[in-house]
Amino acid sequence: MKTVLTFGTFDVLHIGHIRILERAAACGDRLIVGVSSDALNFSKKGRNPIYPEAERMAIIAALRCVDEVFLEESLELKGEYIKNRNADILVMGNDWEGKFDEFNSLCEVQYLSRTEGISTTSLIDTIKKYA
Ligand code: C2G
Repeated sequence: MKTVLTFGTFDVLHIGHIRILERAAACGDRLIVGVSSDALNFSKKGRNPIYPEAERMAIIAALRCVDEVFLEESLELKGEYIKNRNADILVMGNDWEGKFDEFNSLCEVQYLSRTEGISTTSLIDTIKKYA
């Protein structure tokens, strides 16, 4: 039984999110997703996500390829999350390439390519134009 762990904000869910979650799930038998908290996003980006954390967690938990979700409260806790969840593989998008290699001592670390041409930021810009 191989457990895969991945992280993300997953705000305004789009096809890039679905593709990486499906590919992450295909790396093992069970997919656990750490959904970044609103506070963590605020500290990184200076704004809250469009969808609050409880809704982002509920949306990700409802996906067929996802087995479990939890709230990622700090970027510094990745090692703890990997150990607590007994993860065999950490999967991240290649926008994080190389950034999590230190966890190679705890589990396998894989970076998967992002989907080109779509992002939450560009979707928000498009929606604003229609508003
Ligand atoms: N993603 C993708 N293609 C896109 C957009 C996003 O494959 N066009 C992937 C990202 O690479 C990431 C996941 O979808 O693996 C979630 O993306 P974000 O919500 O932008 O997550 P982020 O804010 O980068 O995560 O510990 C990391 C934090 O949780 C932050």
